[in-house]
Amino acid sequence: MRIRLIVLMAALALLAAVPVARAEDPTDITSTGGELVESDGDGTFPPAASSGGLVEISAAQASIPRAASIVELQREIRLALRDGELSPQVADHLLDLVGQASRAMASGDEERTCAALESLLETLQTAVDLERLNAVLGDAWASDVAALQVSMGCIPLITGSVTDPAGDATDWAGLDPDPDLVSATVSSNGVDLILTVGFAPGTFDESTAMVDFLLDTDQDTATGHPGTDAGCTRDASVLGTDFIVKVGVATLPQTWSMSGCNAPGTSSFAGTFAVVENGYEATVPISLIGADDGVLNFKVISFAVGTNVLDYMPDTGLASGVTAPE
Ligand SMILES: [Ca+2]
Ligand SMILES: [Ca+2]
Ligand SMILES: [Ca+2]
Repeated sequence: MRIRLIVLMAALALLAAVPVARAEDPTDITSTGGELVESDGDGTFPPAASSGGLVEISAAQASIPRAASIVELQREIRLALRDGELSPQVADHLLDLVGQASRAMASGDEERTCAALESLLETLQTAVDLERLNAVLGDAWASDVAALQVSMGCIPLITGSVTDPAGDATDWAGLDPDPDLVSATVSSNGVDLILTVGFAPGTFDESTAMVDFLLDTDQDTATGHPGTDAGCTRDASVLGTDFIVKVGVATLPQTWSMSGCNAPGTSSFAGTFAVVENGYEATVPISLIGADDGVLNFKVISFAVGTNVLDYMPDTGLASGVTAPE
């Protein structure tokens, strides 16, 4: 939990530092046919956040306690009670639900385990008393329980992957190496969207490489931003990008809603970010992509601050990636 709090505080610091209102002004957008850009010329759209306050966490840290044992959750609830973050009534209720789940898991009764986890998750997501705590935790406990539901086989992971050849990234003058996309996966456990991207070995510089996950959540090319770049024509018949999740060192995961050609709506920095071998791993709450069912079409583009799009995955003209229950 300490890690999450640090990340959250960093995100809040970023929010305070970034002129979000300016970024959301649609008149500030121009189309170059390359990377979606801002007319004030910083070369990226939506604009990258300041790198100040960035917290990098390792892959190992990022996975704790995403698939946490129920015991860890129990411990966190007790700590929250001790620290006065939870009232005794709410803490008791949660500990009771956690105890039920724990006993069901120990008994090996799959049906009872899944029912207990479901009611625990529902309480974490809906109890009014937890609203304040969730605001602090970023619904991290709900994320943990959702991960448990997947690992216990209660719900399927909804997932899809895409690949792209190595060696096809645009050689951009003044940038070396050029981030060459080779793989990406988008998954949903019903609470979080989990995004991973991999670059060809030797082409990944975590200080410059950025990606946009272009998500067509309603799988309708007629809604959202048409296609995969600011020209609004490339792959417009393949992808209607309803949400963009930007991932890279210059930004924590930053999720934008898109209502049309170069027309951003709301944005949020919520989520987690980690540098892994030859790539990134990030999570964003499903609530930021319209509480989508997780079944979606997607493509991924790479770039650096100030460049056009350097690689498209899958290549232009190819079908988009699609997620489905595992
Ligand atoms: Ca590539
Ligand atoms: Ca769409
Ligand atoms: Ca969907």
